[in-house]
Order: sequence, then structure tokens, then C-alpha cells
Amino acid sequence: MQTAKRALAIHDISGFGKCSLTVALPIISACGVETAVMPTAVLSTHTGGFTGYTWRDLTSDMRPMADHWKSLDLKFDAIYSGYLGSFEQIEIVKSIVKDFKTENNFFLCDPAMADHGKMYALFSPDFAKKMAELCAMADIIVPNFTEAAFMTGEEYIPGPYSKEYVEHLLKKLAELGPKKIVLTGVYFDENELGCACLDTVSGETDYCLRPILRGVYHGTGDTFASALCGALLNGLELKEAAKIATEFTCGCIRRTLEITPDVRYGVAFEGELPHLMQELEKYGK
Ligand code: PXL
Repeated sequence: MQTAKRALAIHDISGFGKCSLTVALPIISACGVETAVMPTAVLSTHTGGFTGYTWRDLTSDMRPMADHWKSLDLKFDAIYSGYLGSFEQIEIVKSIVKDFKTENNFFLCDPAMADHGKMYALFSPDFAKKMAELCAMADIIVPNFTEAAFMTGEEYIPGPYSKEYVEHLLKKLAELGPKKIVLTGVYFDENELGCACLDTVSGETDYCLRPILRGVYHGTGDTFASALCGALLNGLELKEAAKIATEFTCGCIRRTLEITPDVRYGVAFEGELPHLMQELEKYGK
């Protein structure tokens, strides 16, 4: 599993709370992928459940960083964006995608902005419309049900879901323009939870469900999307990568249940990295 691939991860750094770059960098690196980072802001913690956090905005550094990389003629095998703090940052990421996207790489957009029927702190509902513009440019998007509903203008409904509803939402997301969709938080009953994948090119829909674990930890969306990105860069097909990412995220949650009950502290992904690496070795691509 030495891919010699290079990803560019564009997220904030939340100093404490294990999400965004503090998750993306170690996980994608563990997948054997060089990970360049563009930090969009530095916070003391993420905004989910903490108050009084610091916020150092780095918007004005984003374009100059991209320009410097262009001058070095750097190439990326994946561009992976996550939490973005403003309309302006979304516009800048669009310009970065235009600069670095080729036929041979992919843009993975995680529209990390909402969960459980609500936008994250600091975001207004119209932010979802702007994020939908970025998702339109993506090869792969990884929304949860709240993000999916808000971007498509559907009303958010809590689960359990029917297959008809999941496939309706996948179709609405496909109409935004991305080639592949991985919808997270899919469950049809109280036993299993996972994701649904739609490849709009093949028209194939796949489900990856695993036994539900108690504990809804912060940052699991980032954990999942980062593992998905790393697995895709190891040459896995979307449904294989989604399976690896689902199992990895479940493994992280299982470990966390034994360690900390504070859901704001994120998941204990570190101990699960060797297992992720072993799983990728099995595919041997
Ligand atoms: O993707 C989660 C996330 C990332 N970064 C920041 C956040 C959150 C979720 O609340 O606040 C700053």
C-alpha cells in the first residue's frame, strides 16, 4: 500500500475536537497518500457544542497558496474539501478546483455544514445553496441527510428512512451535478446504519450497512470522508471504498465508546489506523 499519490485537503484546523484537518491529514497519510493541506482557519475547537472558541481566519492566504503551488507546477490526484467558513471560501475553492482539476484526478466535496436537521453554528440556510454550487463541480460528494435535504430544497426528515426516500434523495443530489454520491447516515430500522452510493455514470446504487453503535460522536463525517478519499486513492471502486470507510468509522466509534462519553471530543481513530492500513493492503492495488 504505497500509492505515491498526492491529495490536497482543504479544511479548517480545529485545534481540539478531532475533525477537519486534524483527522484528514493523519487518516489520508495512513492510507499511503501524501497529503498537502490548505488550512482555511485555525480554531481552538470546532463549533459543535463548544462555546468561546477562537477563530483565526485564513481566507486571504488561500489564493496565494494555490498560486504558489501553480508556480511550482504541483499536481494533485485528489482535491478534498470539507468544512468551509464563508461564501468567499466556497468561491475560492471553486477557483482552486478550476486550477487543479484534470481528467486524471478527482474532486471530493464533503459539504460539512449541517447535521440532525440543523445548520452548524455560524451558518444561515442560504449557505446550503452556495455549497450546492461547489457540489455541482464535484466528482464525489459525501453529504449526510440534513446536508442533502438543505442542498436539494427538500424538507429534512429524521430516519428511519425508506429505500424510496433514499433513492429519491440520491436522484435529487445527482441533479445538482456531481458524478458520484455517498449519502451517509442511512438506516431503514434500528439495527443497521451506513451509507448509500450512487454512481450516476453506471446508474448503480449500493448500500453499505453495519450494526448500529450507540454514541453520536462529532467528526465522524470527516473520519468517514477522509478514509473514503484515502481508499479511492488506493485505486478502490466507490462501493469498496465506502465499505472500507464505513468499517473504519464503526471501528473508531467502537473504540471511543470505551474511552470517552463526551461526543464533542471526536472519535479515537488513532488506534484504528493499523486496521485501515491492513484492509487497504488486502486490496493490494
Ligand atoms: O466537519 C465538522 C466541523 C469542522 N470544522 C469546524 C466545525 C465542524 C462542525 O461543527 O465546527 C470548525
